[in-house]
Amino acid sequence: MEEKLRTIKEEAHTEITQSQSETTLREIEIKYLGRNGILTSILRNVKDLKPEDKPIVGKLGNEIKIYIANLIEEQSKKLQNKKFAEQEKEWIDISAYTLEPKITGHLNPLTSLQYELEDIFKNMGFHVWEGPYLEKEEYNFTALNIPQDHPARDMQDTFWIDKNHVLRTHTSPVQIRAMQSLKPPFRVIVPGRVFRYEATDASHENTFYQLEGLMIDKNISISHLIYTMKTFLSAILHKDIEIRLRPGYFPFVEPGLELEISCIFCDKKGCSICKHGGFIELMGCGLVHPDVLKYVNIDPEVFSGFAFGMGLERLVMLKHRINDIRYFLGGDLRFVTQF
Ligand code: FA5
Repeated sequence: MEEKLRTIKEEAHTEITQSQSETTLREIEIKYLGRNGILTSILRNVKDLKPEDKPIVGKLGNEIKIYIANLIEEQSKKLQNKKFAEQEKEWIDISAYTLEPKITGHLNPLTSLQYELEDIFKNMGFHVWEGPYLEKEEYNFTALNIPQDHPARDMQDTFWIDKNHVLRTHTSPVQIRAMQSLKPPFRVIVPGRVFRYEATDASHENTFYQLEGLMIDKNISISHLIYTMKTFLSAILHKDIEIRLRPGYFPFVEPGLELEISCIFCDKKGCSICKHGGFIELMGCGLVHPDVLKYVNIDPEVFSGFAFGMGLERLVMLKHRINDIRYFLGGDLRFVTQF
C-alpha cells in the first residue's frame, strides 16, 4: 500500500506540474482529493487495513493529501502569473494614436473674410478696434447725431435692454469710443457683431456682422474715401472694382452716401444678382458730421474724416454666391464644411 501511495504521489505530481489551465487543475483536484477521489477513498478505507498498516498508510496518505493540495495551489499561482505576464506583453497604450486624428474644425467664412480684411486695412495703416455688444444708448444714437425722439432712430429696429442700454444696432458707436480715446490723426476699423429686432429673410438677419471704418486727419475728402474703398474691395474680391456713390441718409455723416460696386458676376452687363442694374449696393459711408466731431471734442475746423460701415455677410455672399443669409446661423454642417 505504501508503494501504491508513492506512485499516486508521483503521478499526481506529474499531472499537476504539466497542467496548463485552471480547469485541468480543478479536474486533478477532484480526481485525487474529491469526495470519491483516489486518495480520499484510500484514507476512507484505512479502518479496514491490518492494525500494523493503519498508522503508516494514514500518516503517509495525509502527507500526500497535503502535498497534492499545496502543489495544486502553487501551480495555480504559476499559471496566473504566466497569464498576467502574457497580458502585459500585449498591453494596450490607450494614449497612443492608432489613426490619424480627423480634423473637421475650420474657420467660418465670415471669420476668414474678417481676418483678410483686417490684413488689408492694417497694410493701409488702420488699427483694429473692438467695442461692447451691450452698448450705451448715448453711443449707439445720441453721440451719432441721432437724438432721442428723432425719426432716424426708427431706421434701425432695436433690442432695448433698458432705458439707457441697447444691443448695438451697428458698429458705429465704436467710432465715438475711438474718437474719445485716440488723438487725431488716426485710422481704425471695427469688425463685430450687431443686432436688430428685424424679421429675417434671404438678405436680412437679426444678428449679423459689420465692419466699420474711420479715418480722422486734416483735409480728408470724399476722394480719400473712394480710393480706400476701391483699394480694399479690389483686394478682397480679387478684381478691379468700379465704385458708384448715391446719396444716403445717415445722420452721423455729411454728405451721407450709399456705396455700390460694379457687379462682379456680369461686369456691369446686368444679371439677376445685380437686378440688371450692373451695380450692387454694399455699404453706407460719408464724411464724419461736424456735430459728431464736436461731441467728442475734435475741432471740425482743423480735422475731418470719413467713415463707412458694411455688412460682412453681404460681402461673403457676393464672394461665394450664397443666396440666403440665414445659412450663416443655420447650423447646417453641409453649409459650413464647404469653405
Ligand atoms: C449702418 O448700420 C451704418 N452704421 C453704416 C454707416 C457707417 C454709414 C458709417 C455711414 C458711416 P445700415 O443700416 O445701412 O447702416 O447697415 C450697413 C450695412 O449692414 C448694410 O449695407 C448691409 O450690408 C448690412 N445690413 C444692414 N441690415 C442688415 C440685416 N438685417 N442683415 C444683414 N445685413 C444687414
